[in-house]
Amino acid sequence: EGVGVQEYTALKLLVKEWPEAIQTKISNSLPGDAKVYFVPATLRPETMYGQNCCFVGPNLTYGIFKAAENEYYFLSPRSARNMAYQGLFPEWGVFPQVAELKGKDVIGTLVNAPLSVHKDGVRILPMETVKDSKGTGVVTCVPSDSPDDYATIMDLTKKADYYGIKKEWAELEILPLIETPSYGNLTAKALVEKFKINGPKDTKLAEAKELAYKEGFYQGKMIYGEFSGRPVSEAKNLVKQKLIDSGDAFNYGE
Ligand code: A2H
Repeated sequence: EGVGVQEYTALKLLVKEWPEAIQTKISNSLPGDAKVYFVPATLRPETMYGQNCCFVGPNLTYGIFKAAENEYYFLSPRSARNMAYQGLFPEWGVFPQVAELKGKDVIGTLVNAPLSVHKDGVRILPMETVKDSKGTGVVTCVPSDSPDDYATIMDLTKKADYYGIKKEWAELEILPLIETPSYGNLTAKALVEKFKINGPKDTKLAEAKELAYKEGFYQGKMIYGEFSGRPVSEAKNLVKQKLIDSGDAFNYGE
């Protein structure tokens, strides 16, 4: 990693329903009316309209941390610690943990994803390539514009039984939201197909990711949402500010 600071947008995805198997553990650890949020870190806030699920690493360890009166965050302990030194918890350097869970425990949780077209909510799904050492260990899925996300969604759909998920959780519509001159309106799909990427661990994903990011940011134009028609390079900060103003996101750096 370089010396620069990575500026993430941390998004708040409110839990609507926990999986049956952990409901007792949750109600024993948290007040009945507690609001719990999954907190993915993203570099592409302008794509949040297209969220169709949210990923955790099935084998990673997560915590639920108390961030405010009645407000709790589901994220990696490492990121909770960082946040505590960025003034994101009430007391400097303190990140009170109320529960510990594995990613696999929360698969199937239904959450509300701010700005997403999928208004009934999206599911928490497994992504084996999520790194513990970056962001919050939670990754919101935008398969139209992230090759990693697209490759993972395709794999989950093909092997739903193997992953222990319902196929329909991975099959929500992929919304076209950015148009690029080279790859049309589903940049990630176009690149995954062009490079014949055959799964989420394919090494060609690195190059596809690089191209998707450059093309999207420098040549992309929004074709969905209130900033439709604007270049992505302008929309990025506008959408980010909108999410922060509505209380649905905050800045997180590392
Ligand atoms: B991005 P950087 Cl549409 N493990 O958000 C693996 N990937 C992670 C992660 C982790 N612990 N934490 C964050 N990420 C992903 C949207 C997106 C992203 C789009 C297109 C490209 C893209 C929707 N997913 O990232 O290594 C998150 O996915 C391309 C790099 O810190 C986050 O932004 O530069 C990005 O990687 C952060 O990667």
